[in-house]
Amino acid sequence: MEKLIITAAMVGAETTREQQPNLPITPEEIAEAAQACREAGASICHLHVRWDDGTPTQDRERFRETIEAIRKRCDIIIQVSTGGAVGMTAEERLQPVALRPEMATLTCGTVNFGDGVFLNPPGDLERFAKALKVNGVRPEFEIFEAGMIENALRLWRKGLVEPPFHFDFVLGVPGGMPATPKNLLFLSELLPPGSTWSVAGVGRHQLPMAALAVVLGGHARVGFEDNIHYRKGELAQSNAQLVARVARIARELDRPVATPEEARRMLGIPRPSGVV
Ligand code: KMH
Ligand code: ZN
Repeated sequence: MEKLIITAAMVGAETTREQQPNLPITPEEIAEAAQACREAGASICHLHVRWDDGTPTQDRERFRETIEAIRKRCDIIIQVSTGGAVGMTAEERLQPVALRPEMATLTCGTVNFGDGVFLNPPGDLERFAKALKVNGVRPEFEIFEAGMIENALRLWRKGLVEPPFHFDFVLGVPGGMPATPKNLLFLSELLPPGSTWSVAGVGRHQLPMAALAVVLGGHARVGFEDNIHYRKGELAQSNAQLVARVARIARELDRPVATPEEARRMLGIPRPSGVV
């Protein structure tokens, strides 16, 4: 088995300070959290940014400021979100891609998302894939249900994305595919050979899904974007605390944790992040 890649999804667009008082919001807070997650074993940070009042934004300059702050502190792979928040336009969501980060997400279809709809029609998928390609940004396909894998492969057939592919199964979103071991196995078996995958279990599913990924040879995403608790009834102290637990479980199971440099090699990322 390859070493374990742990992705820290530290901010998201939905979690609030009221729900999780230790949510990082400003560029400096996010950079500090990224460094702590890196030290705890994360090799990728999945990045959303906020205005100082906590409002989610895809503003390019806010991303630039945050990425520069992270870069001053550590070598973690920066994966910008192109999902943003429900209701944002494709144009808004695509802004950080022009900064030419190492990775960006590419959600592969529309899904109900709590009370809203996370809209990703076919034309937008192609537009996002082209924007990533032009800027030399490696996609991570976000998969909320099984049909989305086929949508990703359609982009491949159209020459808009190139292998090796990395998928992230986001399981347990109200409206998406439930976070069950059967679903995780089923999804992982649909991928083309040579692909890598991670899983982001939402809420109480974060820990069991991460543990399953460790034993199945997948990779794990944890953090306040998807889950604010350490255990039932107990808020997590920090994103790094959640990362550290997965790293500990992996070491106990004899699965070493990848450094960012090792993760870059595994994911076919040719160069360190360049913010232009
Ligand atoms: N905030 C969600 C609506 C991504 O980052 O690419 C979308 C999301 C996915 O978080
Ligand atoms: Zn996200």
